[in-house]
This record gives sequence, C-alpha cells and structure tokens, in this order.
Amino acid sequence: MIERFAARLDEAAATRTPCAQLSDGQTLSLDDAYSVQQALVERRIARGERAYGVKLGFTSKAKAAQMGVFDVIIGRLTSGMVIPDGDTLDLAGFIHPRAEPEVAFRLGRDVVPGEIPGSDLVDAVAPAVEVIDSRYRDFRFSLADVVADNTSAAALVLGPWRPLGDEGPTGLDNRGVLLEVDGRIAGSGSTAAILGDPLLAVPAAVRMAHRYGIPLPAGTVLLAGAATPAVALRANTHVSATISGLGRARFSVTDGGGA
Ligand code: 0L1
Ligand code: MG
Repeated sequence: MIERFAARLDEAAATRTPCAQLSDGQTLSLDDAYSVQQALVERRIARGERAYGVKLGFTSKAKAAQMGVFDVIIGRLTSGMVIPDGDTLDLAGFIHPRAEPEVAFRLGRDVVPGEIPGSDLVDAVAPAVEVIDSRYRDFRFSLADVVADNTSAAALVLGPWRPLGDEGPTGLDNRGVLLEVDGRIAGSGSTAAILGDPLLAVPAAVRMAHRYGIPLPAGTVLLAGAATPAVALRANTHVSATISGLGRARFSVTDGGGA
C-alpha cells in the first residue's frame, strides 16, 4: 500500500494531474502517511536529488484550527525544489502552486539522535518563500493525506543568510512580513504567526524529525512555517517576501514563455 500510494502522488506531480485523496474510501494512519512521505522522497533521491532540509506545516494557530489539528506536521525539502533567489518558477512544472512567506534557519551542526536542542544549533537565518502545491484535486485533503503528500512541499526560494544573533536587538518573534506580487501587497502579517516565535520551530522540527527518523545533519535548511495565508501564483508576475530586518526573497513566475 505504501509504495502504491507513493507512486500515485509521484505520478500526479510528474504529469501535473491532480489525484484523488488517498484516504478516499480507506483509513490512512498518520504513521502510514509518514511512510508514504518517506517513500515519495526516496523516489526523488533515486532520481539524483539530495536531501536539503525540512519544513513545518500548521505552525499558525489559525491554519491548525481550520484543519482541526493540534500539532505541527513535518515535510522534507530536496535539492530539486530549490529556486535561486531572483530566478524564475515555470508554472508548467506545477499543478496549482501557491506562495507563502516564511523564515528559514540553517543548522550549524549535526543533531544527535534524541537530543533536545539548545540555542547553538542554528547558525543562520534568512527570509524565504515556500511554494506549496497539493497533488490532490482542488487542494483538498485530510491531515494524513497532506502528510503523505510531503506536506504539499514543491519549491522554495531563500533570500540572503545572516548569522543568527546578528538580526538586530528585537528578536525574531514579532517582525513585519510582507508578501508582494508585482509590488502590490498580497499578504501581510507578523512572524508571531509562526508558533508565536519562529525560533520555536527549531525544537519542534527536531522533535518531529526524531519521531519519524529524519536525519538532521549540519547545513540542513528548516522552513519554519507560513506567516500569512498562501496566494495562488499567476504567470508573468514577480513575487517577493520581505521580513523586517532580515531582507527579501524573490522570484518571477512564467508559464514557460518567459516573464
Ligand atoms: O507549508 C505549509 O504550511 C503547508 C502545510 C500543508 C497544508 C497546505 O498545503 O496548505
Ligand atoms: Mg509552508
């Protein structure tokens, strides 16, 4: 069942054809869903991608309440998902992608299995955009479905890194966040929407990674969660996320014909 479900999601992504939810007509446990996620990521690795990082979902109280969930979920980022800052995303590679502004952290050392991390674990912070793209029809899913679908992970853009601790006197817990499309505000909020303080994503990610056997070596990138609702991407637009005091991550969107 695990391999069959992973194949269905993999094919949906490869053919840009959304599929039915895995939980339609049958029970999918959360543990099985994480096994499907693992099998899905292994398919990407087998095709030559590298493990790049992890991401958290449902870190905002509003989104978690909407889904009726009480804990974060974890997904995996691979090298093929990375779009260089300022580069282009081609809509032809996605089904119905949406962008959300995030804070990214980089781990400065390996996480030892079972450890409870201290503040020395993170060495850098950056503004980021995550592109999510559900492989399910109409972006509709149960909790287990979205976990199996690697938490809708599809692409990411990172702005400039800066050493953690060098981001000014005010901490990261209430920074202004702007998501702009063609210079117009598409979303605005505060980093407080990410677990109350995006730094709390670090122990949360370590806890989830331990639970599901995900290695966290030095250099792992962690997307901490969205600070505003995600916006649907349209062709021939320019998207940017700005986090006050951290800077900006940006990209252009084409439909294959150039922006
Ligand atoms: O990164 C996210 O917050 C996505 C979590 C999965 C739910 C969704 O696709 O909206
Ligand atoms: Mg996200």
